Amino acid sequence: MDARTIVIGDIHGCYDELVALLDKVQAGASDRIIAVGDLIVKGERNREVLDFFMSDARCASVLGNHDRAILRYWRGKKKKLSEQQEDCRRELESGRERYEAYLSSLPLTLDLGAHLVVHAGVRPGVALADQSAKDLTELRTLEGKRSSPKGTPWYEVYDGAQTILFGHWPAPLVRRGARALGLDTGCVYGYELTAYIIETGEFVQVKAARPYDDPGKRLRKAKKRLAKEGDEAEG
Ligand SMILES: [Mn+2]
Repeated sequence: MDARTIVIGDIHGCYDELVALLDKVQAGASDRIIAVGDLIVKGERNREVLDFFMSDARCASVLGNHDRAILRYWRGKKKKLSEQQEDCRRELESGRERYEAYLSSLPLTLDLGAHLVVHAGVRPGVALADQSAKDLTELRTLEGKRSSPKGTPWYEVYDGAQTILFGHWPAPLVRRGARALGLDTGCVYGYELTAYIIETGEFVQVKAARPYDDPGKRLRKAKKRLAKEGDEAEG
């Protein structure tokens, strides 16, 4: 079999599903295994995912917003982690030195020629060299707050020369733009882990063993907190 480039959506510590997916695509010795970032946080086997990516020469990844948060915390550049990031940091703490070195080594973009891998997105009309780390790791929509799901998705506007392979914005189906494919199909929320094979254009998916996180619960919690803050501000 010819060497393939297997690009995988957000793994978020879902090591069992990663192993099942690589088994399903029959990843061989000459294949490349490339992740769109957010290797860790929210799932349960963050160490195993990092250990695999660190030890297997076929693997590469870009930096995701959660990977970046933990890295910045370790470097003293971020004061507070989310509850889930803090759980993950604790899981990684005994191997911090090697995990920090690995996360430090991850680029924000990976140039595959006709394709470009980034975690979240690129701002249309801005040269790649001028894209901010925050856009590359957090961008969803073009109006207002970059991480907001409300507004025009960046990939509906982007029409650059390279096809962007990204994650970050989970959806039940692969997100598609004219020049972009969003591969985060919400494995950690109980949906699928998706691989896209560049050379053949195939999508291969495995179903999550179970949901490891509930986005609804977090949303409800955040709304409650905002409502409370609003009350306090008014009162
Ligand atoms: Mn993300």
